[in-house]
Amino acid sequence: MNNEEIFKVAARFKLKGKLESISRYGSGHINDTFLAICRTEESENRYILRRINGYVFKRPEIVIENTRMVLDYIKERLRENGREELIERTASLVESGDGKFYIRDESGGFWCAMPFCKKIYTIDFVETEEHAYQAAKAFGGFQKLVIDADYEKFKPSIPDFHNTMKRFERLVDIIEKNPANRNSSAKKEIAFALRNEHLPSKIKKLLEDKTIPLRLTHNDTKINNVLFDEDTNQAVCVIDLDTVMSGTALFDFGDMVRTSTCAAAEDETDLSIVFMNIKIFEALVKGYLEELNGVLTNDEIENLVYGAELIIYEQAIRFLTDYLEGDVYYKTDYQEHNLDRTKNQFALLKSVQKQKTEMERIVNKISNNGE
Ligand code: GN1
Ligand code: MG
Repeated sequence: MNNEEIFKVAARFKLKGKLESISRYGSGHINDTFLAICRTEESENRYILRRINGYVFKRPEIVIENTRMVLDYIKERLRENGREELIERTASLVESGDGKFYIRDESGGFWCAMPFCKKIYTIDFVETEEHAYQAAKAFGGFQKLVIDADYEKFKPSIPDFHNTMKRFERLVDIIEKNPANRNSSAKKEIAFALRNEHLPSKIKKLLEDKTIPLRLTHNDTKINNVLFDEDTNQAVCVIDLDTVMSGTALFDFGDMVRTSTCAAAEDETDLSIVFMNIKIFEALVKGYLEELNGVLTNDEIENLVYGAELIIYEQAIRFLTDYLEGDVYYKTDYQEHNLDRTKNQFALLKSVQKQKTEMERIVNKISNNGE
């Protein structure tokens, strides 16, 4: 899609001012994101424009509806809690006319727009414990705000998104079919994935016997989904609400650990630098439990570290499945990209498994002291 066509799309939203420029933004693997800058005589107004991936989100209108519902819900709670000052910093969707918050372009592409404040930034890697603490407070704060929300009102924007057992079964099926003829280049990874079936089995059981409750959760708590304030370096809010739907606290905590505690990128091939940093982990637990101690159940807290193992494993088998299928889901830059990501995530998983006892000790200590 060329710039002129994107300009046409942007013009159909109720943006303030004259549209001056549009450029690509961010590092997501799924949707296309653009920064649009508009100007009036008094102000410059920035917006994030997103084209939602129609392969991944079969019903993109559900993404918009869920985003709208959760934002309304959050604003209502903030008002009730006397935190009006935070409302204006909470994301919102821009109208496109007819009371709608999305548009379809000429080729069927599905778009939405959100205002974007100037003085914020995102990070792809955590460098300081303070960043980790802040990010975890933001995701923990989000969870606390929606703790009583009725998750059943939210349709799944991707059915079985964190159903790790289903993802495992799908991997087994793809291995059997070998559609891209790639099994032989991923022998070790396939063997490791199959050896760890106990990870998806455990969550299946925890959910079936209701040890772990379903809640409304974010489900994509990557570190780059937190907005930080340029002046104070404090976390302002969390973004990318595409997968807000029913889930468990284990998934959200787990994905935070996956994306915050490792200083290397998801596709780093030098595996000697792919490991879980325990200091960063401790900062995450502090921030998260500062918001959620006494809110989450003991069973949830006791299983947080397992949540990290589970989500890293799940991410690895998602990459592996996509590799074996011939790269149909994630954007890739080269043929082995998804395989490299798989190796990377398995290395991270092994690092977590090695440090599990210490991680559990930290969760225990912080949840008991309420520090
Ligand atoms: C995708 O939105 P984005 O590109 O940051 C994916 C997440 C994965 C992540 C891996 C809808 O996130 O679930 O964890 O890539 N989102 C979807 O980096 O599949
Ligand atoms: Mg996303």
